[in-house]
Amino acid sequence: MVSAMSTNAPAHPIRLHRFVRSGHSHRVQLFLSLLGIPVELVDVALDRGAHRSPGFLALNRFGQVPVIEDGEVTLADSNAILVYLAGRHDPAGQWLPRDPVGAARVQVWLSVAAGPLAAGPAAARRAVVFGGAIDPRAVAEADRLLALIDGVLASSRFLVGDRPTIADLAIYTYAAHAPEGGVSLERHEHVRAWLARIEALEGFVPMAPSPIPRTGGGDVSG
Ligand SMILES: N[C@@H](CCC(=O)N[C@@H](CS)C(=O)NCC(=O)O)C(=O)O
Repeated sequence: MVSAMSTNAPAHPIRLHRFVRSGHSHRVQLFLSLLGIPVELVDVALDRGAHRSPGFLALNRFGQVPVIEDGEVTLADSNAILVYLAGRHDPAGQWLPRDPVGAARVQVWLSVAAGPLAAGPAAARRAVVFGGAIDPRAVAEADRLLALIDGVLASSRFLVGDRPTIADLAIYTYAAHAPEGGVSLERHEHVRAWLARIEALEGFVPMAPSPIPRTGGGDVSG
């Protein structure tokens, strides 16, 4: 097991507004757990429109989870939150390298998470879990992206080098749960080995699985 702890955790818990089946929320919950930071989970009922209430919009005008409250700091957007937590609570700089090249290499994957990961595996899962039907276009996009990631991981233990960074956390959840959208991981052996490496990190917490549709799919990790 790789040790992930090298943190100056705050004395108070960080409040995380999340939806239990949101991969974007899980990405933040996972990092808080790996950093050993106490967390107070606040469930936002997206299915009942709670994210459009005035109270929630005061926290995030985009009306989306996740949002964190860390003392005086209120912050939305999962990738922005990962960057903040790494800068604030990981003094060793393991999770987000301080050198310009390392930081830029991590940023590439945050962009992938907000772009092709959202349009591929995340969209494919959303179509099934929240819409009840497979979206063949999102599945095809997911297949392409996972094949690319598999190629990267053929020669690297993590997405940026030999140590886990927030690049891995930004990609992990929707890759692990891609089968829930009808996207098979079977062809992507390096992706599956990488998922297992992340799941072996001290402090790892999974997102609750959703059922895997009958066509496509495969094993879900986490
Ligand atoms: N860019 C945002 C996207 C977050 C996002 O898409 N959240 C979804 C749940 S996974 C949400 O709150 N959806 C409600 C909506 O957009 O109305 C992030 O990275 O945090």
